[in-house]
Amino acid sequence: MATALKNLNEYKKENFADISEKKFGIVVAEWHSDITDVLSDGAIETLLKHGAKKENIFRNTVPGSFELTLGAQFLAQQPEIDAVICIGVVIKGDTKHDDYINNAVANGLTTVALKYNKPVSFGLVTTNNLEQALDRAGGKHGNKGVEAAAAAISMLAF
Ligand code: DLZ
Repeated sequence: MATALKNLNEYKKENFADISEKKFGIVVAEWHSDITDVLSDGAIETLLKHGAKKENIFRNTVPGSFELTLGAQFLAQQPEIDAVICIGVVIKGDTKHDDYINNAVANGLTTVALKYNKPVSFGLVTTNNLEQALDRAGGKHGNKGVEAAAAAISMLAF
């Protein structure tokens, strides 16, 4: 879990909620799991650093990013969950699968957030190639899992 905290200081602390009693659901896609694990570690590390308790973080996996929406809904519908963080990596290929998945996830997660009135973070890394994805998972562009967790914390203070 060492990789992730690069970008954390970019977020203003006053925008953060007291999350010591908050419960977080994390949904992680298993496609490109070597990368999604790093993103997920970044998210968890961020929550812990900001005061969340380990026992209040519930990490679940789904097969691919397309399933993030339903995974998010399963968690968001539980009254005790305060926020959901979704993690996935979709890399462009020979077909337009990435467009379909990315749009479905963006729309789906928005719907879940609005339906349950809870923060649902979009920690989906959508890139043209593997290198760009690695750059965003503890590489030169930080860790998008950290940012997704920070967004959830920030929205809990709204
Ligand atoms: C099918 C598919 C493809 C081609 N690419 C990715 C990807 O880059 N990242 C990802 O998370 N999932 C991918 N998937 C799987 C779909 O998200 C989904 O799991 C399957 O279509 C089954 O519904």
